[in-house]
Amino acid sequence: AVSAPDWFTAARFGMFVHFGLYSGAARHEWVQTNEKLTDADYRQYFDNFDPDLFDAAEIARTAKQAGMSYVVLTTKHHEGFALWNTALSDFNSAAACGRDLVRELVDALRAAGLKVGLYHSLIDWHHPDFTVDWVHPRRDDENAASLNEGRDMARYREFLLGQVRELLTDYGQVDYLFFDYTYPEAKQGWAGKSAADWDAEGLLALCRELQPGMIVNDRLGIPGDFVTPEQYQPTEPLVADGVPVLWEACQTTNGSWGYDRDNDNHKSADLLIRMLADSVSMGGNMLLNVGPNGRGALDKRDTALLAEIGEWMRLHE
Ligand code: FUL
Repeated sequence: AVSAPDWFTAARFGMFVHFGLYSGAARHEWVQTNEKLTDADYRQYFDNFDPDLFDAAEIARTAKQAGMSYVVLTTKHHEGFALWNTALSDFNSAAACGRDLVRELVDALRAAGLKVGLYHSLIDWHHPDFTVDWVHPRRDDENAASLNEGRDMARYREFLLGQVRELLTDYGQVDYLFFDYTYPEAKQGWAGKSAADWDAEGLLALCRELQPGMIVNDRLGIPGDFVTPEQYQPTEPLVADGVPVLWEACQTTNGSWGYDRDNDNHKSADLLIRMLADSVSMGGNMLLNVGPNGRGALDKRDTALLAEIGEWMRLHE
């Protein structure tokens, strides 16, 4: 493991940005599999992808004003859509709208003095070699079992490794990487997926080679540099073998990571501030999510919360 870089332990507070085709659907980032949408059903979100209000400088400014020190962008979520100009697939933002959103955000973060974090999904519901499992949108198709004939995870692994190589080669220094995620349990007659499906060791070795100072999370299915409790707050400092563990609670404002238009179940700023203070008091960070809408604009419900948190941060510096 890379030892905790000072910036990460000093930072304590970061912004998670979930953005993809699902933002246009506006009903949770898992919409494709929740509603078992076919590629043809889902295509409309690609054809209409036009994030004209995605303003990287504004995202960076908003994070900074909230007192955050780093930002983590979904380069690709489980739907498989890449937010950069990948050479390995046409299912990407440059093909859809002529923009490399990873480049835009990374440049804006550096200009604002924020650390650069990337999220990358191990799961890929679009890739033709990614096998159907209990999480996959096609799991209940009549011919579901035969869908795996010809799918070859070894080819998918090559693609996954290739995309990660692009991200860690073409965008300068990357400080943080959040892989997502490993689910070894079997369900509904389907196997899960484990470290071997991703070649977790190979991916981690690639990270160490290309970005030696970068920290990597724990969701490859093998130990990483920090652990990522999701949507719950640890109630005591996390330790492994008696040694404190570096951790980061990732939290949503309303339960959904992707833009969820009709979900008004937002936490109060007061609660979020307590969660942040709780995390810090127990040696952890908090990564608070925003889900820009289909046009790429930050949601007012999120920015209002961030403004209140920022005010509290300034009063308690
Ligand atoms: C989870 C994902 O499945 C969610 O969609 C989200 O990205 C969260 C941070 O990690 O495991």
